[in-house]
Amino acid sequence: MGFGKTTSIGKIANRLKQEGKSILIAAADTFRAAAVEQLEVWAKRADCEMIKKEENADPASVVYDAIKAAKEKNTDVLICDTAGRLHNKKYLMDELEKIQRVIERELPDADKEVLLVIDATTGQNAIEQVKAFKEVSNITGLVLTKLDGTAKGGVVIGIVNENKIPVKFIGVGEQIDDMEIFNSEDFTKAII
Ligand SMILES: Nc1nc2c(ncn2[C@@H]2O[C@H](COP(=O)(O)OP(=O)(O)OP(=O)(O)O)[C@@H](O)[C@H]2O)c(=O)[nH]1
Ligand SMILES: [Mg+2]
Repeated sequence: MGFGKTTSIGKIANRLKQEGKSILIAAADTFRAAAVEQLEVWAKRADCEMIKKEENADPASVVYDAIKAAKEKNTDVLICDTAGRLHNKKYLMDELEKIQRVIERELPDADKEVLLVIDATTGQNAIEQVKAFKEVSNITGLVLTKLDGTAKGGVVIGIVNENKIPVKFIGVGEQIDDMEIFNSEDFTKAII
């Protein structure tokens, strides 16, 4: 909840776009109307197209539509924003599983990344989150946000050691360029 998923998607989309890739963003957080609007603002900033449906639409169907569009347009990268808050945890996990099933079925041979976004200010709770999400997702990387604040993000080192999941990006602010590719040497120095 408010960990920085949508913001990170905007930043990652912008970075990939600047590398010359074509990007499509799927608004698969259909639970909150404001979520789609917020993502749309980021898509515009990053100059990327976005696929959306009506509020409360099935998120997996948004992803399905987005995959179809991405295939038609030969898009390089499709990025899916997912909900962070639902009625309860079981709904959230079921929804994520369903989205992943659609992706596996429709894009069996594509390179896929599942990024779990972790707020550096949540401390030890991050460990519980990784555990919960690992049960339903094959997480390929972590994004550690809000490292510009007071949190040193030391907790992430434990997570990485324990789970062998690499940190791919770090968020260091609210602006579109406030993201860095994680460099474990610099990070260890900063924490020390
Ligand atoms: N300081 C700082 N703020 C951040 C960073 N990343 C995100 N935020 C802020 O954190 C708040 C929540 O970010 P969102 O991107 O909406 O988080 P979310 O995970 O998509 O939230 P939900 O969709 O509600 O689950 C916003 O006010 C962002 O501006 C960061 O790296 N540093
Ligand atoms: Mg969001």
